[in-house]
Amino acid sequence: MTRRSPSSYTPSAELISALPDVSGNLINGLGEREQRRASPMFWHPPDQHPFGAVQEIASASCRATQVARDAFAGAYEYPALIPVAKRKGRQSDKTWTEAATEFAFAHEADLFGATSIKDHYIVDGYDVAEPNVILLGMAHDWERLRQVPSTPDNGVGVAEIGRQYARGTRASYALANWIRAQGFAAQPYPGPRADALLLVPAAIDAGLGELGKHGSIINRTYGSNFRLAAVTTDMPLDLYCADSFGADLFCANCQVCSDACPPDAIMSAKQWVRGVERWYVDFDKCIPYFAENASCGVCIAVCPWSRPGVADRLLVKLARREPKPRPSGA
Ligand code: B12
Ligand code: SF4
Ligand code: SF4
Repeated sequence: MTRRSPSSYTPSAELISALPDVSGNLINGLGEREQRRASPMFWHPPDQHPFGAVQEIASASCRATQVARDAFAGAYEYPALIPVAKRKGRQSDKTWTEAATEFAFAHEADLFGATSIKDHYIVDGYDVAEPNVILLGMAHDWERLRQVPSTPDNGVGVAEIGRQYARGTRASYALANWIRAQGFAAQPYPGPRADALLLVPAAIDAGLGELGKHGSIINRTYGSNFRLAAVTTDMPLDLYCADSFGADLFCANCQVCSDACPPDAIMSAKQWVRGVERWYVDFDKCIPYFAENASCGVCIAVCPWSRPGVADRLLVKLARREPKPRPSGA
C-alpha cells in the first residue's frame, strides 16, 4: 500500500478510449435532491450500463495474477439451491433470529444483521419478492488486504478480496438453504456481482455500521476491513437498528483515505445524491484507477478503523468526547 500524490496517475490510452461520453456521477444522481432508485451501474451485466467496456478492463486487471484468479473462481462457484420445504417451522421472531445468527456464524460469516426491505435498496428495473434482508459481513485478513493496490507482481491484496467474496458466496448460499429447509423463501446475494440490491444502505439499517467518507461502511469491530453478502427472506425476524458510534463525526475531521486515494476521488464534503445528503466518492475519478489497478481498495485498507485492534481504542476515545451532562443547578 503506497501513498501517491493525486497527480501521479494518468489513465492509459486503452482506458480513455473505453470511457463513455456520459458521467457516472450523473447516472448515480449526484446533486439530485429527490429520492429515487439507483440506476444499474458497474458490475451489472456490461450491456446494461455505459461503463461496460471499462468493466471488461477491470475484470481482466483483477485476474492478472494466478493467486487472484484462483480466489475469484471460488466467488463464482454457486452451490445448488434446495426447494423451500412444504411445512413451515413455527417459532418466535426472536428464536428464528437467534438460530439464523448461530447458523451464519458457524458458516463463515463474521457479522450478521437484519432489516426490512426499503424501496431505495432496490436497483431500478429489478424486483425483490421477500420482505426482509439479512446482511452478512466477511472480514479480510488485513495484513493481506493492506498490500493493495495489487500489481502483476503482487496479487495478494486483490486475492484477499476474492477470497472474502468466495466466503460470502458460500455463507449466503448456505444460509439461504438452511432457511429454505425451515419452510421459508430465501434468495442469496453473494457480494461480487451487482444485482437487485444495494448492500451498503441495507447493511447500515441492519446495524453493521456507518457510512464512511470513502463510501464504504465502517463497522465498530472491523472498521471497513470486510465485505458484504445478503439473503432476502420471508422468515419472520427481529429487525436490527442502525448503529451509531461516532464514525460519521470522525470522518468529518479525518482525511486519511482522501489523501491516500491515488486519483483524488474521495470528496471532502457530503453531497446530495438521490435525495440524501451523504459522503460520496467521485465515480468518474475512481473508476479509471480502479479498473486499471485490480480494483484498488486503498481507501478501505488505509482507514484507521480497519487496522486490527484500533477500532476498540477509537471507540473509547470517541465515548470520552461525548458531551457530559451539565451538573444540575449550574
Ligand atoms: C458498483 C460498485 C462499485 C463501483 C461504483 C461505486 C460507486 N459508488 O459508484 C466501483 C467499481 C467504483 C466500486 C468501487 C469500490 N467498491 Co464497490 N461496489 C459496487 C456494488 C457492486 C454496487 C454499488 C453501486 O451500485 N453503486 C453505485 C451507486 C448506487 O453508488 P452511490 O450512490 O455512490 O452509493 C454508494 C454508497 O453511498 C451507498 N449507498 C447507496 N445508496 C445509499 C443510500 C443511503 C441512505 C446511504 C447512507 C448510502 C447509500 O452504496 C453505494 C456503494 O457504492 C456494491 C455491492 C452491492 N451490490 O451493493 C459494491 C460495494 C459497495 N463495494 C465495496 C468496496 C469495498 C469497494 C472498493 C473499496 C473496492 C475494493 N476493492 O474493495 C471501492 C470503493 C470506492 C467507491 N467508489 O465506492 C463493498 C463495500 C463493503 C463495505 N465495507 O462497505 C461492496 C458492498 C461490495 C461487497 N460485496 O462487499 N464499487
Ligand atoms: S480514512 Fe478517515 S475519513 Fe476516510 S473513511 Fe476512514 S475514518 Fe473516515
Ligand atoms: S477504490 Fe477508488 S476511491 Fe478507493 S482509493 Fe481506490 S481509486 Fe480511490
